[in-house]
Amino acid sequence: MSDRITLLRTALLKENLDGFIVPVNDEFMGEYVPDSAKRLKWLTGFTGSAGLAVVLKDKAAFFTDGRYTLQAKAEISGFELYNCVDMSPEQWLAGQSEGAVVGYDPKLHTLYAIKRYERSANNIKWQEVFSNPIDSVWENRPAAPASKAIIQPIEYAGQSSSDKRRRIANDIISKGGDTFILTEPDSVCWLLNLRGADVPFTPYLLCNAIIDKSGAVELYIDKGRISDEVSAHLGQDVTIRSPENLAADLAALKNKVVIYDTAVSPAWFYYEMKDARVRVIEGSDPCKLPKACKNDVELEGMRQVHIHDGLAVTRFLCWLDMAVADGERLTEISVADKLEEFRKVSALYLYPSFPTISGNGPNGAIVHYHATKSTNRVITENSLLLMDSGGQYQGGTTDITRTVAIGKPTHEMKRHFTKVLKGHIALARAIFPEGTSGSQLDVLARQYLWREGLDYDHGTGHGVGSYLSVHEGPQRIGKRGGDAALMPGMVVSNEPGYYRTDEYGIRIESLLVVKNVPVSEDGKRYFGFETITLAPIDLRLVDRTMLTEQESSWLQEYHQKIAATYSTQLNQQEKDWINGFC
Ligand SMILES: [Mn+2]
Repeated sequence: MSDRITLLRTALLKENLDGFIVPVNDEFMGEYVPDSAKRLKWLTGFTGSAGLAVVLKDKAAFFTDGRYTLQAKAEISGFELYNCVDMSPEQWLAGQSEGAVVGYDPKLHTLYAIKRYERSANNIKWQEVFSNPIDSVWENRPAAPASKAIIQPIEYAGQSSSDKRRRIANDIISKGGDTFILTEPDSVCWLLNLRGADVPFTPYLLCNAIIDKSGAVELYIDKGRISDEVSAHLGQDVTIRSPENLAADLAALKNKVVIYDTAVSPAWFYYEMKDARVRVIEGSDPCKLPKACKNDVELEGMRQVHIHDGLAVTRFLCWLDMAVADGERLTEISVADKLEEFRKVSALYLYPSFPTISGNGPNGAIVHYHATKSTNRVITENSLLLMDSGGQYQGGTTDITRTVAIGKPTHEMKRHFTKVLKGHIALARAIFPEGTSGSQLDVLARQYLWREGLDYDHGTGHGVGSYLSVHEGPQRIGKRGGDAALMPGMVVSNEPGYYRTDEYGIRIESLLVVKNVPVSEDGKRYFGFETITLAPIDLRLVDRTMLTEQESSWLQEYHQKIAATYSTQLNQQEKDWINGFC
């Protein structure tokens, strides 16, 4: 890759830049980046999902987090490598030559991030660069994705786009604005009841939109991607504009008050508006909350796809037990493929909602493990297998983790699993007043582990989209970042875990729907959860003596519900197997 660093340096020289920063994300800031925008991979060869490179005249550095430091070492040469916890890019830059001019592409960084760079490395002269120098030297760059827009019909969306637009328009007015700039593709797709296939795993279109307080929308996408049918669906209040018009259209907002989200939107939008003297006020994306609070139709869709998805996982788990008993040779990849085979039996299943995590033994302890040909383990006796997977269905999105004993579990494995399970049940059974946030409930899932001086280094729950991104906000259950109040209709995961480095990993994940519960004596509204994921929890890993009566009956009722739901769909062997859980 060193010739590519040289190519970039030559391009920087022409722009009078001493350096340039290259983040992993594209201008849509989503979880998955299309090949056409994998600039960091082009420059460094790094294939992970978190990283940032800084190229200066005489040196170059690469920053990632603990998940990827080993991978970065294996994939990258010619860069100093850092774990960003020990050394952030801005800290590193602050130690470089005084007054160096370092460029950045404002489409790839939020205004919030730029301000942080400027504060932390104030000896650097930060320079926005409107045409990315990598693009000018990237030969054989793949074409940008251009999937056709697909309608998400009202049978699944539950609310028409025009109703959604009216609601968002009212929200803009109540915030004292005229216009909001929608920079996040899942918000645009939710608002317009559209989906697409621009990136793997998340069924959206990479596009931006501008919504006016009248409810009119300008959608920035190539016209060729919009069929006549989609055009009719969008109606006359939605105008299709070429992405090339976006800068001019932003400048044309100069008599309007524009609401803009500095924390999630690329700085580029702000700079374009600032140059044209547009009045910009700060505010968060008004689509986020209504998108998170699913309507009754979306919730029914979620329940239905979880019945399909849970059947696949249940049948897979039964198959796995039989295969292990028969002494079949299984690997992390072969069981992940088998699980997908079971999902494909459902005509409603489309594709995975994220890359399956299938981790056996010590690999299960690596939280974001992804089995490759070189790491693929043969599944061994007397170990744990952790499988985290999910599916996209037109009616909803799933995400489930089950941890299974292969052979005989140790006493320690059972003790740790039961601690995680107790936390999972405590969260699933929680009842809380209106206004309670995910961070306030997080301790419920961790309390039994904490009591033993144990913990897990990830959040307890994230929001899940309705045939959209498997990770969405604003709700979250975790020590940090879970400030949004949980509201009825929100879908959130319940996924405590425990990880013993070099030995095994445990995680139990089901999805929950926030619902009203009729317990109020004080006149306030109280909420609780409905667990919609249906797949058995491995009882061979449960130490019954550690469970209270209530926890035992929760577990029994959960398994009875699964057995009853699938009573007509399972074959006799599967039925006998699931009845063993009741
Ligand atoms: Mn999850």
